[in-house]
Amino acid sequence: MKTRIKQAVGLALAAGFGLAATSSAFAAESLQDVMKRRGLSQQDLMAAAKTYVPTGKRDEFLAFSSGGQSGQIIVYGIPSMRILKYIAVFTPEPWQGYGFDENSKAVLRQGNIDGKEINWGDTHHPAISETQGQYDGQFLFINDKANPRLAVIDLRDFETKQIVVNPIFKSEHGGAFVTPNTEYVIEAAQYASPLENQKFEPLTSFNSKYRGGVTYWKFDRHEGRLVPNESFSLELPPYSQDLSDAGKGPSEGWSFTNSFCSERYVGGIEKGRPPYEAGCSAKDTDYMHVVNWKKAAELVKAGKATKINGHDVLPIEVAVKEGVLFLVPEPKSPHGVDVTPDGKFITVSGKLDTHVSVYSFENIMAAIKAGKFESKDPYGIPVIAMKDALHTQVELGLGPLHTQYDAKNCVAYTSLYVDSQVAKWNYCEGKVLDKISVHYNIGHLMTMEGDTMAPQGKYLVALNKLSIDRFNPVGPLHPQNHQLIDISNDKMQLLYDMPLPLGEPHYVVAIKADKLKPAVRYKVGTDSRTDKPHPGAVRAGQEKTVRNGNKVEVFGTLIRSHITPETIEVEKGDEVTIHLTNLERAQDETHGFTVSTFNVHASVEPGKTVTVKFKADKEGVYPYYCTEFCSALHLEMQGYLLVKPKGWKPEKDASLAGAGYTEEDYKKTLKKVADTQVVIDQVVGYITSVNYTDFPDVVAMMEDAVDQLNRTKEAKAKHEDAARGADWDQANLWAEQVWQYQVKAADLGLRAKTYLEQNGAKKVE
Ligand code: RUQ
Ligand code: CUA
Repeated sequence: MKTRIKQAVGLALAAGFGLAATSSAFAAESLQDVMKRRGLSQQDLMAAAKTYVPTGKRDEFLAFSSGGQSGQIIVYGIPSMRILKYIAVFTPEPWQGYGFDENSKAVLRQGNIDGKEINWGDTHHPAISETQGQYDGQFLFINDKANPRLAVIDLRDFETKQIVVNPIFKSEHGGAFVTPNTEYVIEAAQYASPLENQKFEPLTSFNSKYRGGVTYWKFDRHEGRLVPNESFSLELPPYSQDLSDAGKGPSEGWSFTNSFCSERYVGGIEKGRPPYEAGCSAKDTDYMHVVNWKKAAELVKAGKATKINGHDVLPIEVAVKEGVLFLVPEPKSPHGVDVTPDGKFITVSGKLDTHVSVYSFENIMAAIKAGKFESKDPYGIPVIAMKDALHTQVELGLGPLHTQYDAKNCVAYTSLYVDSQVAKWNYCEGKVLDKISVHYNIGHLMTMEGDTMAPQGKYLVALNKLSIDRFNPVGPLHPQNHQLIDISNDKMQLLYDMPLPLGEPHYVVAIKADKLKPAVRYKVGTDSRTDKPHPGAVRAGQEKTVRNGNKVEVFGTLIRSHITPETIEVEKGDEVTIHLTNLERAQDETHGFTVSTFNVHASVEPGKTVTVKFKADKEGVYPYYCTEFCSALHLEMQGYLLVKPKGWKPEKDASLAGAGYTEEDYKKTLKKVADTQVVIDQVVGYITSVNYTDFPDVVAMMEDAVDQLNRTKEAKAKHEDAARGADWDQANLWAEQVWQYQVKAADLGLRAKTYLEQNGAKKVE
């Protein structure tokens, strides 16, 4: 062991010297030389200095990006723009075993609609849970536009825990948006349809039978789950509801939902009518829906809702009569609706209008109080005149879409889709401050915590729909382009282009990284998808295989570098269930598990228990193995599933072939074991000489190491026993097993030692 370490150090040093000797020309290269060689300008260098995160250092912000048609979430760091993780949400994802093990499948299948399996999603808007209008870093929500669903991700382990299907919509877009204390998650419909499930209505009854709506999903923070039977919806006219936002501060308790196509046009080019695009943008204005959700929730509690598909829906008439629903006209085909950090204003941008319209919540309330309405819409909803609700309108450019806010007072940023620009402007004074070009056709944009009550400023990310000529060509389907922009100064500066090759990321939210407190391991035996003890979990030494009729259930464990059991024998036609517990406590010691040709895969992080299940419907020999390169003996982390023909019996009592080891081999192994013990003792001596108990990570590693060493006792008894009987095969192999346990313990010990040295451990007396 010791010599191996020394050899490794020697090699590294030699390599280092070699490099120094042959590359002295490079060593002398100056910054100017590099700039010249790579064609970099001062500006480039500045951008590099602002974004480069040196090895071992971490990003200041973490961004959660919708993964668009991939149905996933992408996590990356800002300012480095390094991708850290894809979180599987609506789509099977093999790395995480998502959809390939039983526990994650249970979550994915919550998203079935009327019994139909749905294996993808069109994710649009992620939202981080909030406390008093600020990100608290506990949960993440995201919507699926195509199949109206919402998902809950727990930010302790970045895993999807729940999917809920909207009970009355057939598509949605205006989700996920949280209320300031995450009491509710807002999800607004998009394309109107009959609210009753599986109900056919012809398009000719669009105005009378088709409806939109907005759903308020109750969130139970303690359980970390949405509560369907405490959630409710508001019935809305068939106006293609769009984005939404929750009021905050003075506007807390209210929510705002845009719409487009309030013309209620239903196309029909096949019948000679003008197409959707023409009919849906004929009027000069659409409607912003203004909803008092707090009062609506009380009305539902008081029994004023109607049940549709078993779900509480507050009818339009009730909402109007009780004064919880109002409309305000907004310019042509609006898209984004974004409440300012102080909660006083609501910024709306219409794709076909060059202005942003800033509405004043105070003005809206004054009109409601005075009963001052300009009209009623065809469904009897009072309409507040635009001029009575407006604070100001600012001309920004072509195709304004979405707005985010700065840490600086009154400063906002709006994306200009047609102009391919970001406009920086002041919403209090109504004037433009700066503009920057992006490449190309920006959709959403995002500033750090820029949709909360306390935006952090610093950076803005432009989420561009097209990347055209920005990257090396990879065929007709291009990646998207997320462009990082420095907003800490008066003038915006473009810093970095990041290609995102996983669907169209519509919206992103970014949180200060230090607000997140992710775990590094699970309590041993946890089902991570329910957060509860997994019924299939076992401790080391309790592994077993249980047969019940044609059902075979394996309770196994994983620890470097061993899968218990090593063989699973079943008969053709058996239903096989394998529960696997990762016994490791060491950080990042994930094991994977798969069985050849049965389409199962599990990612088993430290402490987790996962189940895979399949029908052994073909006889044969199927290796199973660990799919994560977890240790030097990872390749040996293997076993066999033997699927025998029905009623198969071995011909005679065949035993396994011997390897032919000698006494000499056995003695050599014993010497190796003794040498390794010396290294272990030294490492342990160091660790116990310092205050290692102050470091929870080290304590966990030591527990693992002690576990390993405890296992040597049994193996030692076995090799000594075999040696007494001169069975050198058995003696040598069991002695080798002792060494295996030692190597794992030593590996952990060395890691612990390095950790302590790097983290300033102190000598104890
Ligand atoms: S979208 S480009 Cu939010 Cu789904 Cu606006
Ligand atoms: Cu465990 Cu490889």
